[in-house]
Amino acid sequence: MKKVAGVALLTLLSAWTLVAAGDEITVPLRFDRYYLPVEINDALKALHKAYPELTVLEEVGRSDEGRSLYAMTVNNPKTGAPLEKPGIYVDGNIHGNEIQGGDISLYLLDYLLGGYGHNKEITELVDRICFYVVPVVNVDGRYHFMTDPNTASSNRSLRIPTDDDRDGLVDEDFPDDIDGDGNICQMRKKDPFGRLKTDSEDARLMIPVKPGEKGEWSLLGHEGLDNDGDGRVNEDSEGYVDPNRNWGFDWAPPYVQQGSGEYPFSGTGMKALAEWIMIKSNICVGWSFHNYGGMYLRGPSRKGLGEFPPQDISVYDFIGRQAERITPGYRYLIGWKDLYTTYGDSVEWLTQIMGAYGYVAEVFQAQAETFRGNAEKPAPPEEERPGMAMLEEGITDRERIRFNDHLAQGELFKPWTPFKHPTYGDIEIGGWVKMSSRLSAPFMIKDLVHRNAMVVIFSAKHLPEVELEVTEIKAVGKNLFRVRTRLANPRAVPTMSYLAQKVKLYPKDMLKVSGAGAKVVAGGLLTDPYRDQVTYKKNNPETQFLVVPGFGKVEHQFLIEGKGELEVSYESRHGGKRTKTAVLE
Ligand SMILES: [Ca+2]
Ligand SMILES: [Ca+2]
Ligand SMILES: [Ca+2]
Ligand SMILES: [Ca+2]
Ligand SMILES: [Zn+2]
Repeated sequence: MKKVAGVALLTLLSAWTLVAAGDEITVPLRFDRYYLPVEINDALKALHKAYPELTVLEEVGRSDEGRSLYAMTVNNPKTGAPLEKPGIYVDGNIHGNEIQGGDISLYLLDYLLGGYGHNKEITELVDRICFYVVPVVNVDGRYHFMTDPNTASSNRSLRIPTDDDRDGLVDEDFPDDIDGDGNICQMRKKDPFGRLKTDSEDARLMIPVKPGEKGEWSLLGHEGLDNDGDGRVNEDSEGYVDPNRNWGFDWAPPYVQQGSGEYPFSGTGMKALAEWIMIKSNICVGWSFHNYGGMYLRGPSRKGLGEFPPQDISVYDFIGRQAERITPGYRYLIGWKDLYTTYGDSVEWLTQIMGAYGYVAEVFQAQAETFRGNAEKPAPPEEERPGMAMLEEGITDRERIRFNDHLAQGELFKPWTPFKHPTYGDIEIGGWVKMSSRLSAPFMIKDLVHRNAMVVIFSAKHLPEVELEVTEIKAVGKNLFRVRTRLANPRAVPTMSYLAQKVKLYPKDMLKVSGAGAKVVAGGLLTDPYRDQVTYKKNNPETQFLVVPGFGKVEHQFLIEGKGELEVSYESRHGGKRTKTAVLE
C-alpha cells in the first residue's frame, strides 16, 4: 500500500514540473508547463512548418557545449524584406535557470503567427514590422537547469569551466543530489549552538533564535558532498561566467564585475548572437526576459554612463508605464538606480551599440504566490531602491508554505528527511525544490506568458510608422517651384534614438529629391510653414539628413528649377523606405 502511494506521488511530481519528453509538439503550442530544451527547438520547427511563408528559422551559432542556438524571424516577405521595415528583438533565458523567457518567446511567436489573418491588429502588425526572437540564449544553461538536479537559482552560467576558488582545478566540487530526488535542497544538522530553531507555527520551517536563546539547527548549505576531498563542500560548481556580463559594451574584468569572463564575448554563443544581431540594423526596440522580481527595467546599467537624453526617456516611460498596466504588480524602473549596477550586460549593448530602446523584464513575483486574505495585506514599503526591495520583499516562508500546501498540494517543499552524510554525519535534507521560488506554478504560466507577450506587442505597435507626403508644389517664378514634404510618425518610437544621434552611432535618415529635368537649387528643414522659415542646407540640397520623431513630423522645403517628373525618396535604418512621385507644373 505504502509503495503504491510512493509511485503515485512520483508521477504527480513529474506532472507538476516536467511531463516526460516525447509528446509530439504541435501548433498551436500549449502553455501548461515549461518546455524542455529539445521541445523548444521542436516547437520552433513546428511553428516554421505551420507558417513557412512568415518565418525564417536559423541556427545563430553554437553554445560552449555545442548546442544549437536558434532564432526565429517573423516577417511577411510580401510586404517587404526584413531590413526594409522596423524591427523588434526579443530574447529569453540568458540566465540558464531563468527559463520563463523561453516560454514567453514561444508564446509571442505562436500568438503572432496564429493570429495572422484572423486578428486585424496582429495581421497589420506582422505585415508592417519584423520580429527577431531568440527564445533561449543560454541553451546549455536551460538544458542543465531542467535536466540536472538544481536549486531554483543554480545553472545560470555559461559552460566555460572556471576555477572559482583558485585551487588550480575547475568545476571540481558542484552541488550533489545525494538523496536522488532531482533537486538540490538544503542540509541541516541538529546543533544546540545553531542560530536556528524549529518554527512553532510550522514544524517544517526554521526561524532565527533570539539573543541568549538556545539553538536547535545549523544550516550546512546546499545539498552535496566534498567531491575533491579538500575539506570543503560544493566550493566550485559549473562556470561561473555570467552570460549577461560578457557583452562588449562597458565590459569590466572579473575583479570589477564578478563573472564577466576573461574577455568580452568569451562565450561562443554570446559572440555568435551579437554578430547575428549586428546585421539587423533595423532593430528599434529590444526586450530581454529574465526572472525574477516583477520589473520592467530600462538602462543605463551604470550611473557613470550618464542619463539617457530626455527625449529617449519619454519614449521609455511611455512604453514602461503601459507595461506596468498590462502586468499588474510589476514596476517600471531604472537598472542601476532602482536595482543594481551591471557591466557588460546585453541590453545595454543593444541600447548603446545597436541604438535600440532596450528593456530587461524580470518576470515572476513571489507576491503572486501569496496566501493572504484581503485584511492580511501589509502596507507597501517606502524604499530607496524599489527594485532591490521587490527582490527581497517577497513573502515569508510561513506564507509560502501555505501556498505550497493549498495551491500546490505540497509539490514545492521537500519535508526534512534524515540522511547519513560522509562528512557531516547525521543530517537532514529538505526545503524548497528546484521548480519553486522563481518559477510560476504551471497553472499560472499562461497568464505570465500572455501578459508579457502583450507588453512586447504594445511596444511593437509603437515602432516608427513613417508616412511621406509631398504637401505642396507651388510655382514661385519662371521654371522655379517651391516643393514641401512632410514625414510623419504617429507612433511613439522615433526613427533614431536620441542617444544614437548624440553619439553619431550611424547615419541619420535620408530624404532625396531628384528628377531628370529638375535641379534642386535649395533645400532645408522647414521650421515654420506659416512664416516660411527654412534652415537651408549649404551643400547638396537635394539630400537631407533627418530623424522623424515619435508622435511627430518633420517638414522640408525645396526650391527646384525645371519641370517634369520629380521623385522624393526616404530611406531609414529604423523607419523603412518610402517613395513619392510628383510633377512640377
Ligand atoms: Ca576550483
Ligand atoms: Ca536532492
Ligand atoms: Ca571540496
Ligand atoms: Ca559537491
Ligand atoms: Zn537574469
